[in-house]
Amino acid sequence: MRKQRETQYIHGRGSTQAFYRSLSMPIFQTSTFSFATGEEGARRFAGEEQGYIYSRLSNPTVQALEDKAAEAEGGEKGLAFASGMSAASAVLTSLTKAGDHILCSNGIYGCTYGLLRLLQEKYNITHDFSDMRSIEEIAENIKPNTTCLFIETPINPTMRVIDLEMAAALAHQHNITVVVDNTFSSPYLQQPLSFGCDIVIHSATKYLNGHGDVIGGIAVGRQDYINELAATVRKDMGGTMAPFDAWLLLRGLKTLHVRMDRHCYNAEQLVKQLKQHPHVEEVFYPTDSSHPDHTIAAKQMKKGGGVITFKIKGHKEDAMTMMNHLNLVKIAVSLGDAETLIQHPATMTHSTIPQIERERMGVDDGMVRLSVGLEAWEDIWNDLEQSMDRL
Ligand code: LCS
Repeated sequence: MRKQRETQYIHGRGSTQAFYRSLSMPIFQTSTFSFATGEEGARRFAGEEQGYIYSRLSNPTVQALEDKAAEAEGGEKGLAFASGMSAASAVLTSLTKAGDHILCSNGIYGCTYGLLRLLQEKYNITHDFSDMRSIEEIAENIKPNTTCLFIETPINPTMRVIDLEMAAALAHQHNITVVVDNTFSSPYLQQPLSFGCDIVIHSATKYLNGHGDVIGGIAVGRQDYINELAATVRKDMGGTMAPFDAWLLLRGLKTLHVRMDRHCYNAEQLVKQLKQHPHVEEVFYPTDSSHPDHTIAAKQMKKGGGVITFKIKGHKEDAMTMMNHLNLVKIAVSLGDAETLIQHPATMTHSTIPQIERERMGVDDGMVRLSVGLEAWEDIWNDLEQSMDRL
């Protein structure tokens, strides 16, 4: 019988006891693996025999994580990278060649925007952004040379939500591969492959790890695609995850469901408080009834997640003042950690996006993004409230 996802995170693929019945996966801190004979080495290089060769290509600890992440996403195979950006760049370069076109959600993480610019300027792989609110809105932006739909949902930091089932159905009519950056939801809250999307990527730095001590990335998809990605882009461009980071991620993943439930609960309580505060102009949280996409969020997400974006009344300076008076909540980029973190997207995570583009994506200067941690929500609220009282 297929295990429930909570059980999979703890016992699933990747939690092997093959090594002396060790409960935790050993860390294979080795760069290379010796061959019994020259012929054995030659067979492994020729792909005629399974086995490890060199840790840029594969490593047992990293592979255990790849198996576990693939299972968590309901995919056939996973591949781990040194960062979320190396996962995104590997997937996008594998799906495109010079002259191709990427259609992207209107809103993405700042460095993913930078990657799209780089691909355009250096390799003539062009892109457009679309709100993707309807089939028509996606269809009108698809070109004959579109090979990839790249979707972030919920979008960092605007929290807009895109209907994955709708996007995948339309893309497949045009033979277009759908890539979803599932960082904000984690597979516990949303499984894009189950809606027909083709490839999921993660900044594993965030919820998958959950403890603010790893930079990592994951891609999950069909076995033939991931095998090709491993044998080409990741092998030759590098960006492989280190064994110790994979081990930390294996440890973090075991508690994903417990952490996510608490992140979501805390976020739901804080949304209620923030909506009533006189210094808060608007709150953006996917499953809240005031959110324009809440019905899509309810359809494809188990809960709303641990990130809340809100607009402080006034100007950028007021958002800064509010952040500067926080004590418990730390001013830091990243998200998905035990500690509650706050940042100002316009001058931090999304600062490299030109202002005009940022505004088109809905990233306002008054917005702050709160990554709700695992503390008692009342303590987080008390800190936010006292800092807003200074305005
Ligand atoms: N995708 C999303 C949605 C992200 O939020 C990030 C990082 C990445 C990809 C890249 O992952 P990395 O290479 O950092 O592991 N987002 C960050 C953020 O919002 N604050 O700091 C980093």
